[in-house]
Amino acid sequence: MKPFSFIHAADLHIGSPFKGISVESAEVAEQLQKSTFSAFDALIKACIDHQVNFLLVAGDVYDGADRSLSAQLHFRDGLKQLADAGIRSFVVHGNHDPLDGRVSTIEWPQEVHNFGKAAETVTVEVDGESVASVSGISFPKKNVEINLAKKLKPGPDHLFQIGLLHCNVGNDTGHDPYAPCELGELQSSGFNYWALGHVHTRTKLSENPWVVYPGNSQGRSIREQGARGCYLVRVDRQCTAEMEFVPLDVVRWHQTSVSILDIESLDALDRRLVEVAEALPEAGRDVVCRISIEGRGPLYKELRNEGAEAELLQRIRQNLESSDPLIWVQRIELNCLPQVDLQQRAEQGDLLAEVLTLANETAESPAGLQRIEADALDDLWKNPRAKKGLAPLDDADIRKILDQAKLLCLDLLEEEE
Ligand SMILES: [Mn+2]
Repeated sequence: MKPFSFIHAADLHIGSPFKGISVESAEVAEQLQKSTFSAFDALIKACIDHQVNFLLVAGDVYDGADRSLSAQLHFRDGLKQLADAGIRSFVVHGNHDPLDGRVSTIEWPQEVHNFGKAAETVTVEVDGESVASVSGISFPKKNVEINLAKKLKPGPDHLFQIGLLHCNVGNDTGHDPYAPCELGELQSSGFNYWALGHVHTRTKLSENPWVVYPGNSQGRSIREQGARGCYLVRVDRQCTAEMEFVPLDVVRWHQTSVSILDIESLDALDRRLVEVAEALPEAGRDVVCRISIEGRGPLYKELRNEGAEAELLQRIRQNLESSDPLIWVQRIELNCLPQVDLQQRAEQGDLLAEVLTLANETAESPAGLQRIEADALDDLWKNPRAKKGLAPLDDADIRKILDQAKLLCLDLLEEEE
């Protein structure tokens, strides 16, 4: 069999609105709104640069069922570019862009195969020789509860058999359980390569046969940090596949931290924050980040002042205003502690020590935690309006509240001395 190569991408989410960020900075909002389009352009460029034989897109091409026309045209134009370069494309749709959503009547090049709601198998040729088969099926609607993998049958044995599908493998992916299936059944189904979409973090679930999620092409929130892209797959004469990750994202999300240990002034903290942020961009990519301020140090007290967090954020945004690539600090989180060791302080035998001891005991006993939920939060739970908007608290949440209360008592009681 002739060697060949393809790129496997998924979850492009072209046209993601990035709601919530636009309020704060029009420039950042614009960068983000362009990012899913730019990442797709990078995908097309990668296909052409690596001279692959075909492209696989495993669903969630668009972000919403109401796919914007501009997103659809942009996608079509990219695939047209591939068609002009002799590269075929195979596309299935997932829960974000099911077939019953808005589908505009636009013309597709012959080299593009859009799989419908019935399973199909297409043979791929390289220089007149059949090398691979692609079997695929699209989501007819958003909430697909049935197992779509079962509907796909591999092509002829002598070809490299690919299953193209948007689905949720196993139960603990942290994603919606659409088109559920089990890893075992995919492994025993006779396919050489399952080109999957849905899970946004790239994962190779299995190697022989391959069961692969390439992840999304562009991170869209702080939950989707680090490099995002696609897999370049080269298949040799023996039908052995080799994988290479190709990053495509243009804006990268990061979570990082700064310790206040040994930082004596707010100026020095400002400088440290800028240094840390400026170290984030990788290969010229724009950055959106959150910075957590941690550790024990003399600045703790000043940082506890009301509004300190917002002021810090404002200053670092100003300091990074002209950075190129763009660095946008989305949030600063204060997780630092006072210089006093609370455990030792609880042994000093005064009122504060008593309060701290009581808080520690409460945090350690199930009955104590229940008491906080029942007594202290009772009014809140009884308020019908508040109740609607509140999620129930677990033990970790209550301990966090207790920790905050301890720090507040420390501030107030130490000051009085
Ligand atoms: Mn998705």
